[in-house]
Amino acid sequence: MSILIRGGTVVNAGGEQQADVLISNGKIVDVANNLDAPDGGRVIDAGGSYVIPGGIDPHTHMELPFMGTVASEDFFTGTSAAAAGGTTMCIDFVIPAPQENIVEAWKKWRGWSEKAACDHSFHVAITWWDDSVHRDMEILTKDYGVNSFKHFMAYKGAIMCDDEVLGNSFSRARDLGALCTVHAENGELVWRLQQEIFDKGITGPEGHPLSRPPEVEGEAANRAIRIAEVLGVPLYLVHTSCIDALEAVTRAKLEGQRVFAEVLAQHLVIDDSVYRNKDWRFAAHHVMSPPFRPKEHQAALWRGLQSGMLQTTATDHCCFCTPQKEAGLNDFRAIPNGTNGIEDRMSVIWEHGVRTGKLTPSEFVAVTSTNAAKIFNVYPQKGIIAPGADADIVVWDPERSRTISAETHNQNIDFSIYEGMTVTGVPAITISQGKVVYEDGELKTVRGAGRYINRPCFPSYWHNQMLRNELAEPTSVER
Ligand code: URQ
Ligand code: ZN
Ligand code: ZN
Repeated sequence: MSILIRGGTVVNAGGEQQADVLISNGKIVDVANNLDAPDGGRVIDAGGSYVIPGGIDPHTHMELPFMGTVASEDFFTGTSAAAAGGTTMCIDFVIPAPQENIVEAWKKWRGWSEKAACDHSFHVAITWWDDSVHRDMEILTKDYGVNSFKHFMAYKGAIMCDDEVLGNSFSRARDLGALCTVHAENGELVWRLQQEIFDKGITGPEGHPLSRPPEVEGEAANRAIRIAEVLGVPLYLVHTSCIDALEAVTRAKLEGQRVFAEVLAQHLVIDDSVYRNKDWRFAAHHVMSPPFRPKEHQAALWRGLQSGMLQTTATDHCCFCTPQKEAGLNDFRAIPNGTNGIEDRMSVIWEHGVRTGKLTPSEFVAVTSTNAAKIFNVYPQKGIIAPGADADIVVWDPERSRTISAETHNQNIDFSIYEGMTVTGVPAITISQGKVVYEDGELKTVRGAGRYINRPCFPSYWHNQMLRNELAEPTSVER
């Protein structure tokens, strides 16, 4: 079935143009003016709207088993909610338990993601180490389309990596041509602060941010960056939430190190006052890591996005309904960490970024789609409106508004961190693989229609040559 999107303003990261877009067999076939309507195909009038690449959310956790429960959003409901918000691809995480074979873990997650409505891919977390992990990382890169390996520096006693595992995995990823990503919080310090705070009698959600101050993130961010620098591997920091971490990223980038960094939409617009709300349920639903920060960090994060020190926006969509959050009623350490957001990211960034003049529409496309496609090596299949690209497209109405609410959202959670926020700039139509999956408020997703997207490893020039040059040509020893 072919579709002609007529009369819109096509916006790519590289610029805007008035043009029609012709789609056929799941691909974009032409972008030009005055295109003829296809025989028997549909014509969409995009006059007054932007035509943008489908959003890519590089950080989600559908049906994640975590902290004694399982995230309430599954791959079908989550990718459907994504489509309702203009996101047509997510990169989720295979998180093997320590000692779990990482290829078997990938197969388990792939079984869960068979139900996805939109395209998706997996980062694979390295949560332990032995020769089998060393072996299987290569199998994942060569046979399973994995080019990014995640490392949790937090969550001591569960999935936390120590420096030895970081060193083993970073080196292996480098040699395979893969990218390393990190959740940068010093898990030892978090654990210690959690005990101290709880022992002082602070058991409510207000204890959560106290146990994870910006310094704890800044230390881990810098440590991961330095380890990556010495070992010569590209690094991607997920959910950069504070000035301390942003400064570490900025220093490294200004020194020419290949470091990428992500910011969550929620960290740009929500501050730590949420934890002082008297409603336990409200505060607990904002328990995520890293936590929401004091307001001054938001201004710095926006500058990081505007300056290019932060390249992508994500959601870390990891939903737990109220009864699940209540596992931590008497102990903030037991509140499952995570929030919603996959349906709201694009409109939140448009409302608070484009409509305030911080970002142009092209910069919006870059930080919600194109940069993630490039960093994770699916560009130009994804992240651009151009012939040959997948027909993942959003007709974006910059004047239409909606008020975000758990009462009306498509996310499978009984709370929204954006409850009551009115945003102007929403998808009118979302197209995934050339098919309309969302139109004027109505979901049209099909269970299982989403594909797993293979992501090839990177050419060697992606990997800083510092260490490899020295290893390859040992400095001559004066005789
Ligand atoms: O740490 C993460 O990214 C996962 C476990 C989601 N939860 C969170 O609080 N960010
Ligand atoms: Zn994380
Ligand atoms: Zn996460």
